[in-house]
Amino acid sequence: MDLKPIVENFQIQGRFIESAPYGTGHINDTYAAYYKTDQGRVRYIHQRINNKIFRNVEGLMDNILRVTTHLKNKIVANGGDPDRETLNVVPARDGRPFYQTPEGHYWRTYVFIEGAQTYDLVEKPEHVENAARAFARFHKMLIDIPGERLVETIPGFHHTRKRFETFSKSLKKDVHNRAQDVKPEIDFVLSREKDTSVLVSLIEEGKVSEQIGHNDTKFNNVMIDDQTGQGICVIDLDTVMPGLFIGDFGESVRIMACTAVEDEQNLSKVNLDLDMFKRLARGYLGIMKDVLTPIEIDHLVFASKLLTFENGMRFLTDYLDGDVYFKIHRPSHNIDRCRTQFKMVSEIENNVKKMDKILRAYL
Ligand code: ADP
Ligand code: GN1
Ligand code: MG
Repeated sequence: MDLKPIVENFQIQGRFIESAPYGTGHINDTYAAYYKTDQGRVRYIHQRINNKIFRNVEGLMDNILRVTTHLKNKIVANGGDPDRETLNVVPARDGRPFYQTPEGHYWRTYVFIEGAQTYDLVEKPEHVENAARAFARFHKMLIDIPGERLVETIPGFHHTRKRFETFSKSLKKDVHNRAQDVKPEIDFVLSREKDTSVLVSLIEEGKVSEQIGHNDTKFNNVMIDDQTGQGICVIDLDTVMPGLFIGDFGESVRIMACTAVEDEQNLSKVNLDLDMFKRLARGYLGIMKDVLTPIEIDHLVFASKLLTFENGMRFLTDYLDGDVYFKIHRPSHNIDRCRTQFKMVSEIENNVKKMDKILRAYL
């Protein structure tokens, strides 16, 4: 795709040289582009925001500006580097944080964080602890963000009960007649229906209060510094909105404590790695243990299971719907992803006591 007509609408000093698709995200289209400047070649990230999924792009970008501005103030106060430790939005020529094409597509630009990378699979165990620390710092820094409640960029995003209802509707419709091929996965969901209400009930009953979550705390949403191995920057801020700290913790477990990639087809390779879980717990709780309440701590392992389950159920729902939500690169992609998640759910279910014991050592 020719990005030139798009990128010239952003306030970038330099001449566009080339661009290429970048990353492995399931929702937006990400490109890295090189520019020639007086200081040499400089890179930027350009993203086309999926506005079928994010219906309120103005609200979403407003969230991101509020969040990154707040983070920047904290990072500077802590003596950090605000150009590398948070995303920096490059405004469009009209001053807005995005550019809308005549066809109605939304694009945004970020300063490229050099000397760091994201990983889909853990390569070095110490990265897990460092990534968990990055998410914990992110949580802590956002506790006192001023102003109104952040916009819910996807309403009910982690309302697992509603996700179950959506699944049930898709199953009933079964538009592509696929249900017959995935009976074990369907039964897996149906037999765990009651789990879907647990965290939402805690909020509804006032036992746990709403916080600001990242809501998509995958390992590949933290940039790991090439030199130090530290998690220097939390990225992918589209879903930063009201959520739960323990939900984010759980969402991290499903990827960071798993021995295989999310779409691994050989399920014998997909296992829970308790050493990685330990590192994750140590990293996260080292920073957040005094912020979490006893009831939240009691639900950390449950949240790990639930968020893993929720992802599996969402992949299954999308498979039944005919692959309309997540990007797929092969026909079985969504069901492959669903199976890895359910394998992890079973592994977590078999290790609840051990996991709970591990994390309590860091309180
Ligand atoms: P998605 O929502 O599709 O997952 P992300 O915002 O996570 O998109 O971006 C996709 C990938 O692009 C990331 O995993 C990361 O490797 C890279 N990336 C995103 N933002 C930056 C940035 N500011 N600097 C360098 N790389 C980035
Ligand atoms: C999507 O955009 P990406 O790939 O980081 C999804 C997450 C899922 C994840 C599964 C907005 O995240 O909720 O957990 O795929 N994002 C959205 O890998 O639905
Ligand atoms: Mg991402």
